[in-house]
Amino acid sequence: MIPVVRLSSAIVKAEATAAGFDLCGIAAVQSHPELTFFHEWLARGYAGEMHYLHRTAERRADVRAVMPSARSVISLGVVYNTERPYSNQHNDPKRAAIARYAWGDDYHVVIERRLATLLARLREIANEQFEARAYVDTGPVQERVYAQYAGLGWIGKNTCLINEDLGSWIFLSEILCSVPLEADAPAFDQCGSCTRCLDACPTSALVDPGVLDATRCLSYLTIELKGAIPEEHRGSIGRHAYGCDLCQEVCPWNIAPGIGKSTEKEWQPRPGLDNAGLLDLWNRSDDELRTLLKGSAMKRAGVKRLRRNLAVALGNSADPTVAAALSGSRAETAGDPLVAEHIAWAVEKLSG
Ligand code: B12
Ligand code: SF4
Ligand code: SF4
Repeated sequence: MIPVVRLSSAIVKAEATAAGFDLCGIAAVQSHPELTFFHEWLARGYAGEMHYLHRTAERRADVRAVMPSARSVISLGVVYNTERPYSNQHNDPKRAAIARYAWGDDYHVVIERRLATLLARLREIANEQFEARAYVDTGPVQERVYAQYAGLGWIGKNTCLINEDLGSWIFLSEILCSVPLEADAPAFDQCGSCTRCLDACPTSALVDPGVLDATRCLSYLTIELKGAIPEEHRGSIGRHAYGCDLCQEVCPWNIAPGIGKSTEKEWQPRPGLDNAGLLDLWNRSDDELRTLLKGSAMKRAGVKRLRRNLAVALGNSADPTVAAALSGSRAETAGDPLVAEHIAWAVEKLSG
């Protein structure tokens, strides 16, 4: 008779390491009180145009609405930090600031592959039947809440999940699983009296400790927002061309000498995105930009929105010589009414 091998937390954790995850913990499926805050957050209008968050709100309130048999959430973390300097360590207004999560390969693709490997391996080892669903980022799951309960780290005042050894440059993903695995102890808050992230945010998007008004966040404004960037925030965008890392760069847990760094080639910046000149990016054709973004998380915003952001950043560069390149661009996206309006704003700012 073949002995029954049951899935255990120890097996899951060992296999997660083998599949390329830096962190793995287990959270029980429960009505965690933090999950209820999401509805209030939506009601305050903080989600802006991210309509998918409203559409999936009911499912996000409890993973059992996604998978009724779910009993455990296997929460996983992958460090994406590299040796590259932080954006606040070099302040050349002519260079594009690109969020470090986005400059390498698309994490959805890379981590989805690791999740599939892990799940296949767990099914191979455990000869009991179980139901499971794996998600990275795009699933209707409040990833940080489960990660905190799984002991991966605490949710900081900048709203990011921080691991006490590795810092917060961590991608989260999870496997909902029907097996009631032994849960880990939740991580506890170690922000203390620090407020560095709140003080560093250029748009005061962190309206309270741990509460982000996404409509003010540079990450939302440069990636998620499809229309015009509100004029009141254009100056604060500075040289940010895609996303923002400021509230993590100032965090003491990300400055600590032992902070997690990855040498995996997936997370290293692509050559054209490594400390790239704003004008160099601007002068590329739409096709060249498309090729540059292919396979990276940056393709989410597409070439048109990237050009919109570049126009704003060049407008903030205080270099009047770039005005000619801005208004003289023959790229198709530069002629789009949305981008054209941002070019006009930038040219006016540079002339004044
Ligand atoms: C929408 C979204 C955004 C939005 C909104 C971000 C936000 N802070 O809410 C925007 C576009 C602005 C954004 C930006 C970024 N994002 Co984002 N984003 C998401 C997404 C898809 C959903 C997050 C969400 O639901 N937000 C709404 C808030 C209310 O929910 P929550 O974040 O889960 O917060 C819960 C708890 O914090 C708790 N809570 C928090 N504060 C308080 C306070 C009180 C009083 C109470 C009661 C409860 C409570 O309640 C909430 C749940 O109800 C997640 C993936 C996922 N499915 O979870 C990635 C995710 C959060 N993003 C991620 C990343 C990497 C980023 C950026 C760093 C990218 C960049 N460099 O530009 C920035 C960081 C900006 C920041 N300071 O958060 C990572 C974060 C990893 C980590 N270590 O934390 C995630 C987890 C994606 C992933 N799979 O790795 N993101
Ligand atoms: S990502 Fe940038 S804009 Fe958004 S909350 Fe952090 S510092 Fe503010
Ligand atoms: S900067 Fe300070 S307050 Fe903000 S998340 Fe880090 S430790 Fe917490």
